[in-house]
Amino acid sequence: MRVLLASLNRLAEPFPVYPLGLDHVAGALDPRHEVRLLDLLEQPGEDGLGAAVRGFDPQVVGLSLRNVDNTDVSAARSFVDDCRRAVAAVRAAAGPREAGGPWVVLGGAGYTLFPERLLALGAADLGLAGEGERFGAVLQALEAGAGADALAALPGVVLPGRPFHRPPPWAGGHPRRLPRTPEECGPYLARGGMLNLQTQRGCPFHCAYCTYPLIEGGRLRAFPPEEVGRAARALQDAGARYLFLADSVFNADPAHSLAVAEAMRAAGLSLPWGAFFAPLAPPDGFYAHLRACGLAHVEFGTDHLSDAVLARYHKSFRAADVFAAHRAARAAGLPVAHYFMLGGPGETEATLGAALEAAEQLERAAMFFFCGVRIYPGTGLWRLAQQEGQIRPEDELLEPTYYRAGPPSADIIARVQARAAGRLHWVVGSGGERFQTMLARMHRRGRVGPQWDKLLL
Ligand code: B12
Repeated sequence: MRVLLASLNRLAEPFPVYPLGLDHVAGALDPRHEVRLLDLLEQPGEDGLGAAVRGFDPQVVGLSLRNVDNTDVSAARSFVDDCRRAVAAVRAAAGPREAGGPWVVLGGAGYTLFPERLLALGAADLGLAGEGERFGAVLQALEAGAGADALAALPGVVLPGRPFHRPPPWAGGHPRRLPRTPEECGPYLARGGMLNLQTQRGCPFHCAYCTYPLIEGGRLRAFPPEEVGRAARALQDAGARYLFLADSVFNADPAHSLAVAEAMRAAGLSLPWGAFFAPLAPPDGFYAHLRACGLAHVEFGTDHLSDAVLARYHKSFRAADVFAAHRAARAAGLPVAHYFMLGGPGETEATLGAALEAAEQLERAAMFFFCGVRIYPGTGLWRLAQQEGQIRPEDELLEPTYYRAGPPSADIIARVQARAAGRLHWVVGSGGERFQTMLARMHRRGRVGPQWDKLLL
């Protein structure tokens, strides 16, 4: 079949993120399909999508929706309309399916969080929630002229008006189409030089607010380290100057982290790289070893520094672990950032004050404060918010809805800003215009990677 895969993500903050998900979807498809990729990052309207549909005449168009919004209460943006407009552009270019137009299929992390609602809003033909490695089975069914019952029986498939069941984690491999030339990843190389890869799927933690297990499944599935090493090397050869390891939590299994770091070094990777880490007390020498293999930035998902709040968030660590992890990474000479999520269950004036005070003790770290916790369907926080009467089971939540506890978000932001007192490395949300302007300037000057370590100077 002729298959057009388009990435709808145009958000370039904190920096443009290479559409890794579509590489995995494309990589999993049988080579007998003719597949074309389209990245709308730098295309403001839908003309490019319409032109691609007219030029290629696809039988199936897969639209990837990574972000539904920016989850930043201090500067909220929604991307739901992009999805509706993209479906409309495909229809305008090729007509509805009943009149011979292509099947329009929605997928991606953002889509997976609201599968039925986004399908209805976008008026697409079907959705595939969860891991897109299952897209091959969908194409096979469409090719065979399968009816709605047969399609609906495929794991992850969402059809209008049919009940949806979350699919189990994908049990097969994770082949990826890799970009081969700098032209294929131009805007990403020009703006920070960053490409990305995964080293494992699944998130084994049970954080109350988190969507990761809904998107990737809750069981950790390691990719073979040599495969990761080869992929990292191929990205370097394609022109990358920095790699982001896009695992949910890179150190969920420290033995795997060390094995992939070694494998990347053995494959000849000489680029710096970074990842998300849980602030768990690490094995001896862990960060020094990773640094020797190229680790250049540690981003800790710290969330809070009150043990009472960490317990309510169902975190698997406490403040003492955060400090141990911080010291270990700093002792290895690594730049460290901590991401906070304030205003969730258990937050009070007292826990907020205590967390901000304790944050002062995390010496020489960039601090990103997200001041409000977004409620996503299917999470523990969603159930809690229902029990507490904050939301109703039928609420759609597509418009960002934040859990209410303790001080309102605006007050939390004001408290953080007052405490930051002009310190550049205490950042509210994704940093607003000031941080983005600084980052864009650095990237224009040819600096690579996330750059938050420069705030520490
Ligand atoms: C790593 C990561 C980051 C890194 C990315 C670094 C990099 N250079 O890659 C950083 C820190 C920069 C980041 C930033 C942001 N992120 Co982020 N990020 C993630 C994370 C943990 C992994 C994403 C990833 O690459 N996964 C690996 C790839 C292979 O998976 P995938 O893209 O989901 O694709 C698979 C499926 O979705 C599906 N699929 C994808 N496309 C398609 C298309 C079709 C047709 C089909 C059938 C299937 C399909 O198949 C793929 C293979 O299985 C996810 C959470 C998660 N575990 O998914 C959040 C996540 C994607 N991020 C999210 C958000 C909100 C953001 C930010 C807006 C946050 C902020 N305020 O700064 C920014 C936006 C950045 C941007 N420019 O777009 C949300 C998106 C949902 C939402 N609320 O809108 C997520 C889901 C986390 C959450 N809060 O729930 N992020």
